Amino acid sequence: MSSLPLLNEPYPLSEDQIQQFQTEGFIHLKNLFDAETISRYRDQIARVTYNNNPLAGKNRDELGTYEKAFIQVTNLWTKDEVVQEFACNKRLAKIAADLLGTSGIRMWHDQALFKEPSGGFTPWHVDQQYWPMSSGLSVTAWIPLQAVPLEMGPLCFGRGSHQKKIARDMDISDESERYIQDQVKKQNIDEVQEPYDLGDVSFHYGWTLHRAGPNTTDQPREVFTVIYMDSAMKLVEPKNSYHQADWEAFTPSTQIGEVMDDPLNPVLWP
Ligand SMILES: O=C(O)CCC(=O)C(=O)O
Repeated sequence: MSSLPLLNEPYPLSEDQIQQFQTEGFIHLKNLFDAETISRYRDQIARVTYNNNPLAGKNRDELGTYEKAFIQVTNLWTKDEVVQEFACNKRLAKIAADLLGTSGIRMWHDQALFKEPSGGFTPWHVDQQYWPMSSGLSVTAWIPLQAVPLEMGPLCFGRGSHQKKIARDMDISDESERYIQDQVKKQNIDEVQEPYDLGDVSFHYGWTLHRAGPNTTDQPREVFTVIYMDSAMKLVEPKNSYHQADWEAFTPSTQIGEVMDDPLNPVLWP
């Protein structure tokens, strides 16, 4: 199957949009992919996700808040060539470079986040506390594989929260939900939650506070994400067990102090 041209064509960003992302910590871009492109990859992403579902066979009632939030499968791009074509596309990687203001972009990892019908909320958290990175130049592209109305649990961002240093050592949990929600109110941080049309994609920094509501519909909320980092990102000494685990999982051959140039971290742009 040959890839669709749109996947690798640039999506021009204005200076205002780049400024907005850097000030607010996230941006929601419209019409980034057309329906044909999404439908071409959606079934394959779903197949790989369900085939690798870590929750298969588990009793939902025994799951914690985080596990109830979604089925999570990482590095699908290493498991399937068709998914790899989508995950490594140049359109998204160039946007990541433009938003971060870097000359090059690498893969950190991808993941599927499927919130099943009646799947629970995703607690407030920041992503980068899990990653042993030398700078804040990381960004996640959140790519819904269908429209996400409010009742399906779209992402909600804390505007400007990447600059506030809130809960940077707090696991995603009921406690992070309570603590961050309280800080969001006390510090007058705007909560921005919008529905996504098919083809919309949002980007958020690794240090931006975000959460998602529950999926109260009878359809799964199927989302694919790609997490990018500056191509010059170095591995720092692990500060917690998550850093150690992510070092082993996502950049195993890199030594502390080196640029993360493992085969799992290909340069995707330029
Ligand atoms: O999809 C969700 O509910 C949460 C996603 C998320 O936390 C992320 O992509 O960083």
